[in-house]
Amino acid sequence: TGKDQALVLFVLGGPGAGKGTQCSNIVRDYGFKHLSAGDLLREEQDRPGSEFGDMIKSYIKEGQIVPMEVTIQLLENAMLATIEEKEQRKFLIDGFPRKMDQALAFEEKVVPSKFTLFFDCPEDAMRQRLLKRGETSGRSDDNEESIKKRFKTFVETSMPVVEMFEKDGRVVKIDATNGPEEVYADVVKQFGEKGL
Ligand code: UP5
Ligand code: MG
Repeated sequence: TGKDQALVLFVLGGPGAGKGTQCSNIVRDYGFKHLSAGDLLREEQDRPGSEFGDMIKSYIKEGQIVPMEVTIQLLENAMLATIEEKEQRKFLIDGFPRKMDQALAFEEKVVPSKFTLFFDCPEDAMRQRLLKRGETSGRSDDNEESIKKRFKTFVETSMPVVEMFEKDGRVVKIDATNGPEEVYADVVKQFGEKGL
């Protein structure tokens, strides 16, 4: 199927750092397929007959990481479907891997990433963005209590993954504090330097 020829970028950053927002810009200008692990999990949660629905629901509300087998399978299925239907092989994997075991398993069993685009943003800014979005998003985890848990998981469980990739020189770090246009200008600049 040519899965091993896929170009994969991981897109990481804290909850509300702007991963999804920037992925939309990149899709528009660079022809990547955007796969958000969180979106795929929310779809699976709502799929009638899913055996994982209740489990996913409680993990998301608690800001915990769903067992990797589920997420990796959803991502791999979506990648294979995209390759088959559109012959498209450039993927932005958004919000994944956020735990060490996922990172190792995905790169070993699916495909290694080219690099990780890491959006760096202070917690205060992220909290404000999420609370504002929570007024209309309907997301079960856009509330004060879940946000606190998501931040804790990010710092304790997800940052070590970013640090591991950083050690092998595979992280492109973007300051995500400013407005979306400024942040994106930096993405474009860094993509240029990577030859994309
Ligand atoms: N906004 C965006 N950029 C802005 C900017 N520069 N200035 C001002 N405002 C900005 O943006 C969030 C909000 O901020 C929006 O309203 C936007 O307009 C505004 P968004 O682009 O959505 O940020 P993003 O980083 O994508 O935030 P998101 O809430 O999606 O981050 P999370 O990482 O928390 O959510 P995700 O969906 O990835 O994961 C949810 C849960 O799923 C996890 O907590 C976990 O329980 C589960 N999960 C797993 O278990 N395993 C996985 O592998 C992945 C997820
Ligand atoms: Mg998102």
